[in-house]
Amino acid sequence: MLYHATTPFNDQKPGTSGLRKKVQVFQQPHYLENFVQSIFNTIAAPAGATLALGGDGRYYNCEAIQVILKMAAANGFARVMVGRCGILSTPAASCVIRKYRTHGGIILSASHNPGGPEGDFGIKYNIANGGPATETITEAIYATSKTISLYRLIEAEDVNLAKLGDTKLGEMTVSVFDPVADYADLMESLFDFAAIKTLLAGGFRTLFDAMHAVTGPYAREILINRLGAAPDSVINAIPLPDFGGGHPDPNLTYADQLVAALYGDNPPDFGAASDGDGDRNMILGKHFFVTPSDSLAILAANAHLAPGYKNGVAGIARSMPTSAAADRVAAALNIPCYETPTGWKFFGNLMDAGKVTLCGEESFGSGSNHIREKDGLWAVLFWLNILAVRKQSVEEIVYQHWARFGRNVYSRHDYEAIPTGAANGVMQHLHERFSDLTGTQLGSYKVLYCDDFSYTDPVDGSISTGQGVRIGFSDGSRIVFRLSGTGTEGATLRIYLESYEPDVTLHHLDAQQALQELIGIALQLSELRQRTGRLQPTVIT
Ligand code: VG1
Ligand code: CO
Repeated sequence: MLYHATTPFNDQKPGTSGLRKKVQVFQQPHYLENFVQSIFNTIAAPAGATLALGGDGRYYNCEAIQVILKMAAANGFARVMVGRCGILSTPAASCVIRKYRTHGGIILSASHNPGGPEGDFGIKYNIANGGPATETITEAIYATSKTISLYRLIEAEDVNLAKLGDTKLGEMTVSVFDPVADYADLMESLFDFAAIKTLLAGGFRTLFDAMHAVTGPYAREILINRLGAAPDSVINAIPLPDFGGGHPDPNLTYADQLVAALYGDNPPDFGAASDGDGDRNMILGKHFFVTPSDSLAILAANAHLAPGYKNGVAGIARSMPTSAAADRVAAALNIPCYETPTGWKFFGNLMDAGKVTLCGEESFGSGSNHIREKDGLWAVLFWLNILAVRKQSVEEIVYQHWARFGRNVYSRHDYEAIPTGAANGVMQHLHERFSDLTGTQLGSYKVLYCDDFSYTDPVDGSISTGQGVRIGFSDGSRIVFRLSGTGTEGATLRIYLESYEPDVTLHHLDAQQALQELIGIALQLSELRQRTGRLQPTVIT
């Protein structure tokens, strides 16, 4: 049977990065099919089109791939390129879409959200430039999902995803390919592998934590096979459907095994971790944590040290809540710095237009125009390349950066899974305060502006509103409040805190200590404790 009757679900609205729901929601009859058909109806791929397909290996990955393959065949795709065993990291998917000029790609992932039968599943569509579908497209997919009445799927045997090579599924070709090779080759073309090899051979010790998620096979091939890192320097390297019961989010809370090693006795010189789908990164030195906002700024300031960026950087873009550390580097390099809403989909147009080379988010994401996604291992290799050339420690590099540019002290406080009503109440309350806050003195801070961030894309003119409440102070400090668009339980409220410290004698201060007064102001202004009953954040990064 080719045509299957269905009725719409009303909750298939993609968030910051695709559609994310509990696995049980995706397992409802027709739920996955409805959303995939909505994608296919929206993109209207021409005859002969190729699709890239794969995921982060989480629970339900392979079942979903078999369904999507049969739907692609019924919808007239000529070919689907699927990663062996259904594995394809988000950055590798972006690489493959671009290299083989596919019409687009479907990536099965809920990124840093936990997996397993009780965990989350997700699906995102990437367009021909290799990047996440723009908001215009995701809104159209959502609109289609609300009126859908049939989907197409052929009856066929499941495809053997473990065997490399081409097979036929109806009229369509399924090409099972090695998900690592093209990506590893791309990395080798950007960074000085010889210099990194020499660094590692000289006793410099690294530790990479793949968190039982998708980057394990990539890290093994690149770090161990191609760069000669010690075999035990990549941990938790086998992708597991439930990520070993963990939360594949590379931060100081969830990457606890890596953090224990880097903050323990005789630590490695460099530590890093990536998330479920391989697009995030955390960078650590000996007893030292590099904030993602600082990491972006440091990569930009040192980009010329990596062969792929030897001619410099055309521009930088950062998401609004990300600290202004990158802005200071852009000013020094005399290049533009763009401020976009949260989510990688807003960077694609800027990169396609040649306006920016490097992009980053405070949420452990950085990347460049080599692909159109953020890229975890790319950031790790970029750091190793810089360390190999500068021959200093991670900590020395960061302190020297602060001495030159000043330090944008930064932290994010997340309040997860709070009742949606209470979270909306906090945001509503903040909106109501806009008119009387400007110009007021709060402790040692004077409010310069408060608004709800909206963005006009300089390339296609599209407008995105309601992207987060910003309260800016006269000394450049900032508090930002935003509701997450990736959670699957209640609402997650994020508070982003930033202050600028030019005084080099204060650069060693702990961020929570340095931001103490701002944290108090944020809690008082938002009435968060009274409205949610939460006295402490769930996660601090
Ligand atoms: C979060 C981050 C955002 C990131 C997004 C997807 O979104 O804050 O910066 O782009 O996750 O990352 P939100 O709406 O929950 O704040 V990933 O690694 O999930 O693809
Ligand atoms: Co991710």
